[in-house]
Amino acid sequence: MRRAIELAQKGTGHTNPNPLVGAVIVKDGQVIGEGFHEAYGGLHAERNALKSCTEDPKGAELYVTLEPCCHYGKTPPCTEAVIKSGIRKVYVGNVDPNPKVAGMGIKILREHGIKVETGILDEECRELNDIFFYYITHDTPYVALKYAMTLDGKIAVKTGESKWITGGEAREHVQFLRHRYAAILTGIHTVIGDDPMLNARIEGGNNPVRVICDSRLRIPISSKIVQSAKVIPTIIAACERNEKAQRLEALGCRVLICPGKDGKTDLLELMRILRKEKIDSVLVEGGADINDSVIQAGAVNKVYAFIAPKIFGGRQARSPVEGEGVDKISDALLLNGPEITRFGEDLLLEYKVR
Ligand code: AOF
Ligand code: ZN
Repeated sequence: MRRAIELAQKGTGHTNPNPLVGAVIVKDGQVIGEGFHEAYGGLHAERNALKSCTEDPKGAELYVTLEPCCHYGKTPPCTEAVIKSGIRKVYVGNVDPNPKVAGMGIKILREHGIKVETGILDEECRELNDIFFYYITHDTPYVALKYAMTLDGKIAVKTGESKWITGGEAREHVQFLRHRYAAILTGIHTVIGDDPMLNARIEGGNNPVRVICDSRLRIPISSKIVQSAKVIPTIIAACERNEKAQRLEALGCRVLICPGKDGKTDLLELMRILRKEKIDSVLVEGGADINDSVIQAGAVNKVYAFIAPKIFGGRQARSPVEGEGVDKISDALLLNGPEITRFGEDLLLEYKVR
């Protein structure tokens, strides 16, 4: 199963909104086939593993990180392929939370005389698919907040300069996160201030859909985002249409109207729209205000906090989350973690929202 997990990870960033799945086929104590879900719409892990078998899988055992599917989707049910292959036993990591499967795959295998054991490395398999497990059971995507700050909790110096807080290795990892997540969300202030591209600059990287919260459509036509919108899908979320909407659309942007309170866009409504379009995950790379807004909307599932060994000081220097803040400690947003990784001189702390 550990090998199956390793294989599954190779699909990272390519399978959204489908899960990461790995499979290993063992006969007489020897691995005779391996496979993983390589890309969205492609063969499922089980079929790839069966296809790769170096000998007849009849009587073999299958290790698969997620319950085999039993529905006709983009591919026929994997249960059919497993039954036909003559595999005699299946070890499953997680039961599939997809309502179309949800235990039915296991039931069908058992009805065909195949032994099934579940919960093998359950936790580790689940870790792989935090995004999928959330997405398939909710009407909003899995949302992660990412920011880089100094040891004294600043995301810029008092003049606003923020390039760069962290070093090259940490920033490289951010490119990987952009590849992993289906969309990236930021606010108009970041676009005006930094003129970012918000793409995934790694080899073979998949660019996230760029989503800009821009209630009054202030985004500069000359910005890199607008100028590249014909190549990288770009959504501008605004409170109402104005004469600029058409110009943006002519340049390839999609203008979405989702008005909320206080002249801001309704983030939850925006998330619901994204979810309907099969966007399973959103990485928020914004400033203090947008970070606060997504927290206030109750939309955050995960936090990636990079910490650089620097101290800026300064009352005017901004911190990762501003807004009104809570009145009492007992009102704090609580997190589980951290998982700690070191990137050069910087630390990455990963937390899940409780
Ligand atoms: C995958 N890859 O290896 C496994 C999946 O859209 P479809 O037809 O490809 O079906 C996707 C569903 O199949 C997915 O939501 C999950 O419930 C199940 N298993 N999916 O993409 C795989 N084993
Ligand atoms: Zn399947």
